[in-house]
Amino acid sequence: MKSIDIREYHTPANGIFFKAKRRLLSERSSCQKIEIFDTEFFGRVLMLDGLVQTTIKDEFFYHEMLVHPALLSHPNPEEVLIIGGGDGGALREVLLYPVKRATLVEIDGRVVEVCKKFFPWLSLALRDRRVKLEIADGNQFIREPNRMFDVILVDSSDPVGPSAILHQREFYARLRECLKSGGIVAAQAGSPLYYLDHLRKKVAFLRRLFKFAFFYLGPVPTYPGGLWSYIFLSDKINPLRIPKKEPSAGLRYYNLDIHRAAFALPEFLSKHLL
Ligand code: AG3
Repeated sequence: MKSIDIREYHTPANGIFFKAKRRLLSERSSCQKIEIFDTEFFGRVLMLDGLVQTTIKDEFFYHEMLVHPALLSHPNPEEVLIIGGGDGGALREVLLYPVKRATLVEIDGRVVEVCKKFFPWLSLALRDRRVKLEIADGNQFIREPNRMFDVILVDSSDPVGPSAILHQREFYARLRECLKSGGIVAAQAGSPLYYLDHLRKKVAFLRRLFKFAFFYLGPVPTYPGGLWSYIFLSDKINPLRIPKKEPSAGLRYYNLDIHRAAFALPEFLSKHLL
């Protein structure tokens, strides 16, 4: 059988490629191009506008690191909001905690529908009775009155194109107003190698907005550069204080040693971000 070569360009001169056994879906939704492939090594892959979002083999690195540092640091996370993340991977991790409600706001209803079909092991989480799914623009959703959460997770795409707004100051300023006392925001913050300038600008405004604003790192083998960054924001909770609770059994990446280590920044980042 002939395999299909798929590529994501990280710059015009380099990127990542996969050999796919099958193309399962390729369509243009009202928001973006959605593609799903079965690849030889990474298994099923979801791409949006040509950017790898999730692969079965390495999604746990990303979803666990986006969710657990914040959820485990919060003493009692009852109301959780996820912006983006229509595949359900972050939601699955959130539901490991005794939350009262997890609201998922995804802009593209088609992403949710196709992931139900092609990524059931992620999107099964959507069936939990604690989940409220809203197909809406996250940036508008949070502008409405009385949006209050203990933890807000931003599972966006890159800081270019439709997701750009979810990386800007105004957005984070509003997220801060949507936090209950002691609340935490955790957001994916992109590739430190490719978006260093962007990270520098981000950290400058985030440190003015929040008492605690820390970058942390983890690997995601199929994302640009392989090394990924996240941001932890809170006015009350210091993530450098290691949580006293034990993480759920069965996680594949996150543990308390990883938590501690993830907030240590390499020289090329600490020099640029301070
Ligand atoms: N959200 C972050 C994807 C960023 C990937 N960027 C890229 N490949 N250039 C992932 C959504 C998974 N729930």
